[in-house]
Amino acid sequence: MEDYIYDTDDPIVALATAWSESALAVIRTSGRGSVELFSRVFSNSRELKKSLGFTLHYGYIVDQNRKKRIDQVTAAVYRAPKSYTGQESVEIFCHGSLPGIELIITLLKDVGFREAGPGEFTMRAFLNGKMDLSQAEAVAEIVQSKSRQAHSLALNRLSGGVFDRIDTIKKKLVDLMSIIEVQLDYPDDEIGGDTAVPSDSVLHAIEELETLIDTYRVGRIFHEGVVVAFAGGTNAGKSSLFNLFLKEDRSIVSEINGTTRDYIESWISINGIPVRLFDTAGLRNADHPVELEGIRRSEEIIKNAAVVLYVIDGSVGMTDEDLKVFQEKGKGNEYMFIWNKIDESDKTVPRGVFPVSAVTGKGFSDLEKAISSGLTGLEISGSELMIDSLRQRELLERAVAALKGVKKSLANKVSLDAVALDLKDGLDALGEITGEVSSEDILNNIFSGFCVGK
Ligand SMILES: Nc1nc2c(ncn2[C@@H]2O[C@H](COP(=O)(O)OP(=O)(O)O)[C@@H](O)[C@H]2O)c(=O)[nH]1
Ligand SMILES: [Mg+2]
Repeated sequence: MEDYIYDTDDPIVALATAWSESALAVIRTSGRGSVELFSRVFSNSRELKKSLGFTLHYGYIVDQNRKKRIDQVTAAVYRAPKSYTGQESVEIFCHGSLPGIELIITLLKDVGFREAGPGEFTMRAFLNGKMDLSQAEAVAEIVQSKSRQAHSLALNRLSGGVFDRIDTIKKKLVDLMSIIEVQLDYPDDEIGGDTAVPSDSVLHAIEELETLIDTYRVGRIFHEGVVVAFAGGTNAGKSSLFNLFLKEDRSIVSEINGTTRDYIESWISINGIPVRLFDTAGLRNADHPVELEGIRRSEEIIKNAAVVLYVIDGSVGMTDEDLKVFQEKGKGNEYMFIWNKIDESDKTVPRGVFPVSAVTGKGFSDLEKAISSGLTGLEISGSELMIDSLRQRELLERAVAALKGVKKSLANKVSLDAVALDLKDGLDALGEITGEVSSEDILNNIFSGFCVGK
């Protein structure tokens, strides 16, 4: 394995925590001679160099040239292969001061560490057999997860869920391959009739892989969030409801028509499902060019939303415009109609419309529940296995296509050579998911999407 964008063993350093002021920060190092190199900037160097793996050391980071203490830290020593990367490694817990962090990293670079590229630590972990490729991808998915549910789904993948599932399928296909190879090796034997090439395992594998492919759509939703947008006339209470979902006053609420001129976006979580919630400008006949532009943008958002929360001002009742939208969209699943201001309304709420009050909060939790079950039945348990990577989905699709070829050839009694070729392609595709079959391009591509320090 050569030709990676990075050297895979030289000493590297990166800040593993966020670049912002905090109580503590973690600076991570890994690679050849990490402990010795780090000892050159550490007050307690003699003890550190002798230390075993999994030990913690207290001391100061010192600038030897200027004979100056930089920070008070603890340093964790890992000895190969027992570390995240499988290499010798030191993690430094320092104070979370930006100038302090900068100084420490500069010092570490001065003694020979190179600044790590995105995902370099995890790439090393993969190359050293600490995890398979689907687990490496799960590391990035965990870091980026935006809701508890998304986090727990990614954790499933990290603990090897994808690997185990694929591996079980692969083993059966490998068995089949050996049966076929035996028959290919003894071409004189009678093949044809009911030769023992069991196609059950192929059918079963296709089924299992297709199930996994189907989880991608839902997996994606957990990753990217579902777009949910408010719509409705001005003053209906869209911004008030938006704030209620956020539990903060983000959007300006006012009795003046046309207050929200553009749209506002925020991440929320509804029953574990990450949602990108949009408050939009009320759709009304405006003449101010800024407001017109805001309305145009809002219409765009609403058009692309997975779920539209159409708010009706219950104190006024349905306007002609409301009625028009209700007749057009009331039957579908995409729009949910909300009858707001029930605290000020004595009108009968039409069927299929949710009565709420943004002011008193009445009806809100029912609304929330309805939205979450409306999000395409996504109330799945966090223990299910779902894939979240386009790369994995495409490989699964390639495997299924190849296995369908196998199935067809077996049914039509086409030569076993053709069967073997397709089967091999299927196995290769599955191997690429877990990284047993991989190229530098694939790896570079995957890991460049990571954050530095991971
Ligand atoms: N009584 C009552 N007033 C509300 C309710 N929701 C919003 N309002 C008021 O209606 C006005 C318009 O609200 P706003 O959220 O700005 O509406 P938007 O134009 O649709 O964003 C404000 O004066 C709010 O205080 C409600 O549930 N009950
Ligand atoms: Mg508004």
